[in-house]
Amino acid sequence: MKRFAGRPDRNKVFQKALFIVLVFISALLLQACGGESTTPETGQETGTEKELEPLRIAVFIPGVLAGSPLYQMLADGVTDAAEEFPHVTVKIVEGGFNQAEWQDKVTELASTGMYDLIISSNPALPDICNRVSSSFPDQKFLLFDGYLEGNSSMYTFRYNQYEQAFLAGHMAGLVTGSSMEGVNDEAIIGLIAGQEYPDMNDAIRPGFLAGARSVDPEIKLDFRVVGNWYDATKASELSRSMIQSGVDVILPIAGGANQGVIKAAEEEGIYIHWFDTNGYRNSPGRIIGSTAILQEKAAYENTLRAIRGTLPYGQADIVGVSDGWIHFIHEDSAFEQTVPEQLRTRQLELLEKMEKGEIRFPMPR
Ligand code: RBF
Repeated sequence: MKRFAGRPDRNKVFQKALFIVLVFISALLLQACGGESTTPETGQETGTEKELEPLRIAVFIPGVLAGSPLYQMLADGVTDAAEEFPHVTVKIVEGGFNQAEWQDKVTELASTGMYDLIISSNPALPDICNRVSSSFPDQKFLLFDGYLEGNSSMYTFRYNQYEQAFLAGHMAGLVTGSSMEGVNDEAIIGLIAGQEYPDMNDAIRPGFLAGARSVDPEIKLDFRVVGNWYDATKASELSRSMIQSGVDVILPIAGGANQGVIKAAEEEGIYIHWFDTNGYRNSPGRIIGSTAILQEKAAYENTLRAIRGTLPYGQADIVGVSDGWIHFIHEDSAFEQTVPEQLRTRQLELLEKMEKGEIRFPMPR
């Protein structure tokens, strides 16, 4: 049979098609097997997405978020760090004000085995988590505002609150000895605490008084306790009683109850020193200073370390003014408007010396 010139043989056409299909399938297979190369150290994909093992974090709030800036900063810092990684999830759990329940609640979180890491912030938490850790040794903990060394499942990051309170006390001492409107002749300053606890009695209270006495050794401290971290009415009553006995500057460290101190100070025309965050906007004209703890940054950076596997479990760090974790906020126009320049200058001189490490205080343990 004569073949038409230029007309390909049917067999050859079939062979050619088969060849093309095979080449196509091999290319697909190659891409599926080798196309997704992942750098093992970093987990970064160079080809298509690779799923990393999920990492689940629980943030335990020992109290409630509202009214306690240290807790809000904790939650914000952890959440911000986790949002940078698609495989990391965060659950925030409020433990409430009944401290007797905290250990059971942390135990419950650990016992589910659902969380690779439990994060919290409170001086009481290291001991509580240490007890939980003996039953659940694989459970990891990252704890701020507390101190415990030597548990290989736990890292703690504590702030030198003696230094923080010293700065506050110095400012309060300057104001109580000044001729600012509403300031009396008595050399008495006040501190209202939510409750008594070792950091309060050994660091904050003595640091506050020592700071004030570095201005005037005659200054006395009126110290009162609300008995919880929420009763604003009680805090207000305590404030009025203190004002009656000659107090004109109060440092409130009572969580949600601080609102009661603000109310009394506004009505009686006295002053407040704020702790932990920038409080100048809480009562314009009444707040003579704010010592800030950089807890949001600490929570963010240490959560990143935990996610990357570089958190030094077993270690306990204490940070203060000279390493930048505690600051007296003077860069706020409200500070300038409320406090006379002469007092601001003296406060800044102290701050500068503490920042340079020329004046430093150990955190009592
Ligand atoms: N500070 C708060 O602002 N809100 C709270 O609910 C709160 N609860 C605390 C509970 C306990 C058992 C302890 C020891 C401290 C608590 N603090 C609270 C104080 C907090 O840890 C820190 O000392 C202050 O915020 C001063 O930085």
